[in-house]
Amino acid sequence: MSRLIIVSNRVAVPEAGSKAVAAGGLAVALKEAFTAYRGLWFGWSGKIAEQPADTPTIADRGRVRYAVMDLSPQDHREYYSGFANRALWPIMHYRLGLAAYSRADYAGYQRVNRIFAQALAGLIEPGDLIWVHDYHLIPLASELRGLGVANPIGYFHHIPWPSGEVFNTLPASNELLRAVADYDLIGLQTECDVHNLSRNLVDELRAIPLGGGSLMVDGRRTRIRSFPIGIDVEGFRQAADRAGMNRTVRDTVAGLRTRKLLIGVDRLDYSKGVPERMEAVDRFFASNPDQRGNVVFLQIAPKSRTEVPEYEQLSRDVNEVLGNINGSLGEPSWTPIQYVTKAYPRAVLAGLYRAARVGLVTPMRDGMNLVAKEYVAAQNEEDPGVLVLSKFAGAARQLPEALLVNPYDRFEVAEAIRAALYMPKAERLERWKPMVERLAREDVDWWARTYLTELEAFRTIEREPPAAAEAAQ
Ligand code: GDG
Repeated sequence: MSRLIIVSNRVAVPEAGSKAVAAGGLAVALKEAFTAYRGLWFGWSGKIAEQPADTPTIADRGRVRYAVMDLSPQDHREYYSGFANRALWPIMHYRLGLAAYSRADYAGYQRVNRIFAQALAGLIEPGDLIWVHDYHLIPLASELRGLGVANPIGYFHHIPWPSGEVFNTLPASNELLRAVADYDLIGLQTECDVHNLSRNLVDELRAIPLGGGSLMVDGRRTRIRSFPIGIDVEGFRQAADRAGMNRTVRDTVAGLRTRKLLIGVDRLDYSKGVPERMEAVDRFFASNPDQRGNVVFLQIAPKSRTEVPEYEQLSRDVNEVLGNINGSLGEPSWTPIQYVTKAYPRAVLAGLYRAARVGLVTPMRDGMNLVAKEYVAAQNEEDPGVLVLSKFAGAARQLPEALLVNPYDRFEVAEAIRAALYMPKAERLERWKPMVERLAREDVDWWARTYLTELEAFRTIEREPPAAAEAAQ
């Protein structure tokens, strides 16, 4: 049986002896893939060490071997908080005004990718497939090729790929384009992302389109395709079925009495449009005064990247908007917006999704957005709720029956909330059914299988040894 090597920025090594994979994220997405392959999972341990070792710490858990590296404080500051999260993240999400580029951060980003490639190269065997995840690791394939690695190397980009007009504002843009083109297979979430990247490679690097998503870039062939990531639909439905037993879910539902629930669940990130959504809810209560006291909006928003200044600012902005709305609209017996920054177990989320008449998923820009899919999967098949979804989320392409909105227009979002609350059951069912059927067909196993089948095709390609490796021999 051949081996699949997954590389991702953050790797959560399960406790020794535990059979459970971590809830959510890539771990769930790759569960099935790891039954078809022996697995090696490589990346950052999540730990910061003054003097990190240059070889990985290895742990074997069932069929998967984990190999993790610590980062130095400088690496963490420059590679992770700096270039990845203050330059690439905002630019990939079309937020030029929030981007903070520095040459030192970019040098740190390249350095960590080089260190990771050197540590990983020693673990690679002929026949391994290598699948790298996300924007932290764009240069990894170039580094591995430079070390003589000839295995198929694929990349999946979980966030949007913007148009050249936006991407090329990044000072390192052309180097990154060259680096991403070193992957055999580049997976993106949507056709729009595929178009943006392919077009930019043609415009900036004179890439030659070969048809079928393949391009010749600087004499090497790469393939760019969309693979919209899915969720474990059946798992979410079952979790929602069982969630009535859960204390937090029961207490929340009892506390609502006859009130209707709107729900939002997001990492606290400016791409998710949390303050803008609260303002739309405020607008809804302003235009529908009869609904005051009858509707509650619950926003769950676990904090993330708190060391990055733009996230601290966002947290202050949300607190201010929330305080103003609750202070001016609320009553001793009714708080319009309930806001919690704690993370809840997946089972609780599933139960709360089911209890909510409306799922509000209104990111300003999002690669896919799994919450939109989870909300749909968790609904009661006899009485489903309504999804209000940003047209700038990748998920909108697969969920056109949702109420699609422009999150920058709070009046439009407020009107969609009203339409969702008043929607008759027959229409709710008519919209929900095709969505859940599509999500069940294009679920997370389908996503991993489709990607890996395509990456397998690169096994047969004969590669020239790289100049650097030749010279070293
Ligand atoms: C990136 C892209 C793309 C949230 N709060 C809790 C919790 N969550 C879970 C959700 C969902 C996940 O986190 C968030 O996924 P998203 O897709 O919404 O967003 P990102 O984290 O930004 O992910 C995104 C994704 O990669 C996959 O490719 O869809 O576009 O930005 O699963 O349920 N989970 C638990 N407690 C919480 O309080 N357990």
